[in-house]
Amino acid sequence: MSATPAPFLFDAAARADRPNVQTSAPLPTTAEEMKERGWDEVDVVFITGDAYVDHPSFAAGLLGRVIEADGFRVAVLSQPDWNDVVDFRRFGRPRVAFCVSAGNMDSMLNHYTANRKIRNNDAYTPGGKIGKRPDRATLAYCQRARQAFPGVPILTGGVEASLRRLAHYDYWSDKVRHSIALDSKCDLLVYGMGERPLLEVLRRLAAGEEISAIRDVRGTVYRLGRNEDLPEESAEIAHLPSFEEV
Ligand code: B12
Repeated sequence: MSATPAPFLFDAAARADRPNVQTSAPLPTTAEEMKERGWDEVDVVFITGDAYVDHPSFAAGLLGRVIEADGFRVAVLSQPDWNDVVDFRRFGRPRVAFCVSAGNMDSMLNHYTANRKIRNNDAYTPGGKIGKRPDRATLAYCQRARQAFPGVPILTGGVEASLRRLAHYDYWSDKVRHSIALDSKCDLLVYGMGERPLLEVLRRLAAGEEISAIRDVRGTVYRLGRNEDLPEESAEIAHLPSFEEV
């Protein structure tokens, strides 16, 4: 009889040195709530442009719970004030990473109609209030997170990052823009569904791997380092047109 492969999610062996911290309480959103759990620090701060709703329609709720079930201590920083670093330091220096999402929608689409008029409501903010996240939220959040704690790996994901991962036409500025991985200076961008790649990256970081060495996770995008070459084209690797060509 062949052995059953260990399930990828909720794999106790993969988190041998991380006790399970899962509870039914919402993930902490303030330093007080973090302390109530008896934590002095967290492993992951999940930053989102949406309200924190502990429901699978929201990435912070969904991915936060997946990460939590794997033994990571995770806090949610929902709709922080991006004009300052104060909110980004709320939980102290995260031990493993910052995870950044603009929210369920591209922040420009969230703010403006196709006629470039400011929308009068935001379906992902309490009371439908508009203006609780910046334009191009992924860029603003990454910049502040970096400023708050230089050296902490920053992972991005969600619709805004996923759809802007390559050089692309930007309707709002009527220009071709660089990949958001370049403009945000994030360490790794995860596109599409995040559960598997995110967990793999976090586990490897927690095991001591450098973020700059994590180059082989499917569904991720990174900037080439100064001394890195473009991988050779192969059956699995295709070279896309450069920014200049786009
Ligand atoms: C439900 C829904 C609504 C509901 C929201 C109600 C609610 N409270 O949930 C309602 C009907 C209100 C709505 C409204 C609108 N919506 Co809507 N909506 C959706 C829908 C169908 C599901 C959203 C959802 O539940 N997603 C689940 C979450 C978990 O998915 P996710 O954020 O993508 O997260 C995954 C990955 O992206 C990734 N990930 C996410 N964050 C991160 C972070 C990190 C670090 C990592 C590693 C990974 C990661 O992992 C997650 C899990 O796999 C989506 C389509 C879709 N399938 O996503 C459209 C969608 C978000 N809506 C869209 C649009 C355009 C709108 C409207 C503007 C429509 C309109 N013209 O009015 C309005 C918004 C108006 C406003 N003022 O805000 C677009 C946005 C397009 C874009 N480029 O941003 C989408 C994508 C549909 C589409 N394909 O066009 N919507």
